[in-house]
Amino acid sequence: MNAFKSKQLMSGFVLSALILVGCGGAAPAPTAKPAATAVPAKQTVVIELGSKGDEIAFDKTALSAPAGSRITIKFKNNANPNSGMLHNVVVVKPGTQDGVAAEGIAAGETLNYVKKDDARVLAMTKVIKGGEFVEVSFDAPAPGDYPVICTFPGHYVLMKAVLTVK
Ligand SMILES: [Cu+2]
Repeated sequence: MNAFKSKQLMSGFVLSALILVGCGGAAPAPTAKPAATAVPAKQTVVIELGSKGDEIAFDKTALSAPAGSRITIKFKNNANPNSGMLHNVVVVKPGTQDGVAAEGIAAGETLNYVKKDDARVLAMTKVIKGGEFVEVSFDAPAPGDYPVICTFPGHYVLMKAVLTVK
């Protein structure tokens, strides 16, 4: 009788132990744990932009992106490769396009017509030839309207667009 009773107790203990193990197994998987420290991924916005054929103009004049996003501008120079038509894309702070373009000309071709470490410039690509492609990524600035220009000498007055962040 005593032996039987202790056997019963034992099996009860083993069963409890198994339940505990079972509960442990049901805990969240380790991969789900670091959620508290994970940085939420930024929304990426891809803006496709081109030159308007052989013209000194972008094929779009109004670009937009939401505040807080990561912007990628994919730029294609649609000019004929033999045209000698060179372009870049430069995103600048509001009202600074005249200065950035003028000083860009002074900076010259090796700097892609943008003054070195120009704080007015939010993003820029190198100068590319007709048929070439380039892209640049940057964090969307604060809401507002940002001039997008080509700083190749003589272009910025004609070759411009506005990036609206809202
Ligand atoms: Cu241009």
